[in-house]
Amino acid sequence: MSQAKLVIGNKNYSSWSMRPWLLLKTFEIPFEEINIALYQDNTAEKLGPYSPSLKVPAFLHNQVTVWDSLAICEYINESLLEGRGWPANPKKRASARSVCAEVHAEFPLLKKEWPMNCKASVNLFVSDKLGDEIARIDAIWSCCRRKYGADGDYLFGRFSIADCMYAPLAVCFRSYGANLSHEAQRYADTLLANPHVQEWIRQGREEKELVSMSNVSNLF
Ligand SMILES: N[C@@H](CCC(=O)N[C@@H](CS)C(=O)NCC(=O)O)C(=O)O
Repeated sequence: MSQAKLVIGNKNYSSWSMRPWLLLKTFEIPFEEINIALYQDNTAEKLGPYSPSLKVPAFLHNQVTVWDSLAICEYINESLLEGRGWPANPKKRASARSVCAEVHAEFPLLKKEWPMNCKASVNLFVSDKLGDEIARIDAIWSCCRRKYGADGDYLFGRFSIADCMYAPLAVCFRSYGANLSHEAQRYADTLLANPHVQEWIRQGREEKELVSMSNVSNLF
């Protein structure tokens, strides 16, 4: 069996890269990390051999190439985790898949205006529409914690793919000073205290490359 390879972008900025990385780290799956700096003159050339979309993340394993963060998490769950990436209970699993699909597809203003930047610490203006998106995430977090969180501190109790998908949001909310409910803030604090999340943030803060804000808006 060939060793798994995860191709990722700058840790400071690339929230989509963070998601499958966190899953692999949490479940102690050995993998080779291939780092490609985004928005450089040679980025597309470097991504070409790995990623059909010329985006990160991409995952290579046993002659299979998977791209797109959620597809990679599903693949890892199926091929390397025997299903342990999702909650075992079918109802919980359906909710977990729904909230993951929602963060993957929705929240256009957050993605544009509050892109992940592990180094940032600034209170940004919150328009009404952006406030609505933050409130929806707050509601998802509070509701999941209340309904499903009895057997652990994560969204569905024990750590799952849902936590990977929302971890970058906890980083953004801290960077830009989001006002969250008590329950949602507690969950954000749990994510920020996770040792793998801390490792990602630390490595992101050590990076030297800068990406211009117009490009960063695509990196959520
Ligand atoms: N839907 C994709 C989004 C991937 C994506 O937009 N990746 C960004 C970095 S976080 C990227 O590679 N951007 C480079 C570009 O747009 O040229 C996923 O979930 O993986």
